[in-house]
Amino acid sequence: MGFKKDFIWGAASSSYQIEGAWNEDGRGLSVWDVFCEKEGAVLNGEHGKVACDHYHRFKDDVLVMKQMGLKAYRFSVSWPRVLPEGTGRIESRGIDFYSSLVDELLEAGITPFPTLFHWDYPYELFCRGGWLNDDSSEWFAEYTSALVEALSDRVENWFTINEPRIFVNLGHVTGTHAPGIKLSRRDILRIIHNVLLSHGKSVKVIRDQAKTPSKIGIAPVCHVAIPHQETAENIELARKIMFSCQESEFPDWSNTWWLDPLFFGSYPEDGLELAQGLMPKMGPDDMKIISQPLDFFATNHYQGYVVEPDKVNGWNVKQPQTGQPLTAFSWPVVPEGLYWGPKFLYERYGKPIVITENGMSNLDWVHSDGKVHDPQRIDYTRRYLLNYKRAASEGVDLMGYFHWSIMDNFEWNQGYKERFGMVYVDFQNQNRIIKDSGHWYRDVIAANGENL
Ligand code: GCO
Repeated sequence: MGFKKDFIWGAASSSYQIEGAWNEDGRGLSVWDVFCEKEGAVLNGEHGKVACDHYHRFKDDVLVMKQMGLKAYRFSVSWPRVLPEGTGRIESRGIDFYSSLVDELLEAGITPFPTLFHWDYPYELFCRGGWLNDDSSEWFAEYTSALVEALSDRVENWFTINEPRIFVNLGHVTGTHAPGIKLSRRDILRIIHNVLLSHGKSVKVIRDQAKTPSKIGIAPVCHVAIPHQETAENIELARKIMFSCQESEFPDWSNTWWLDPLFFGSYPEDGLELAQGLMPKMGPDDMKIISQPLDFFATNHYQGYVVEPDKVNGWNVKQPQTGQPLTAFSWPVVPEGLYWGPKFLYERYGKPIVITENGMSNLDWVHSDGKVHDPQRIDYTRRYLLNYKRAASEGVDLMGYFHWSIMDNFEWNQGYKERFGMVYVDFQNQNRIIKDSGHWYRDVIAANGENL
């Protein structure tokens, strides 16, 4: 069995990474605007002030998506564009932008899949304590409500939060992403709880207030453990590692710490042991709020890690082989992750899977024939999709796939160095060129993946 007939083929982006127009039409500051001002925070002192200038060019960009035959587009909404102070006053020009984008997409036959939060947190809320403030989930619910009011007559699919563990960890533990602070484990546990509550309250707002029936998910990234050999024993080992909390990566990197509350309504026991004495106060209904029913299991996936048994430690992460394939970002290419990840996650959480991001950065440039040839991206995507398809053939319910990214963009603290797009962006003049991979993807979409 291949991909279902109604399989969703899409591509993804996020607001701060592509929009630009950072101080236009009443937009408030985000923590990323401020982080980029800090010396040394971002490669070459780059920032998202202009980025892909998508705010002004969204109509042309939707046209490109149409040429590529996309069925769906995952974008994110900039919270401070809609609520410049994070709460309170709604900026109608910000709302209008997303409303027009939705109209343009629908007219092109492309289904909009907005993500409510993809890291560009309102600076004003950060100044009020950000995610550490126990009101933060109410702020997120208020923001959700403003968007649902504006878009839910036409939008049916929603993602609440993108990769929560990444912005919590890089933004608040290592300090390498905005807001660039380093907090204690106790603080992080409180932040995680507030982020989970924000998600839950947001889901409830969408269900209660949407004008059309909604499908809702969250878009986490998961650590995917891949068995080094396909034997029952090794598969069981990988499964066990993937769904347990290890001291070394707790709490921010533990899959179950983030996922079990959402789907089972409780933190995992092994994590609670590690968190002893450090947990925030919880309300009696918190877990009920956090575990609002979801319609699918969305997840971003780039790289899994191969695990093998070890006599001393029980298991080990297999060390990279010399000369192993790497992307331009030096991320290992491990296509099997798109089989094992969906398979293990489906077994445990029982929801249809949608890959909300997958892709690679490549050393792309415009070749002398005026085209952008990116055979590595084609091969990478093909290999990952074939593994994904294998999961489908074994009965895993797969709903869709969004490639990261529709276009080259601002790759956070790496500035513009890492090109992830299927569409090339010339950052000097904002010209777009569909790369070879974009043309290839159009054919894959047209054949529903039968030609892979
Ligand atoms: C993430 C984000 C994207 C990135 C992409 C490539 O996963 O970090 O969702 O914004 O650009 O993943 O790193």
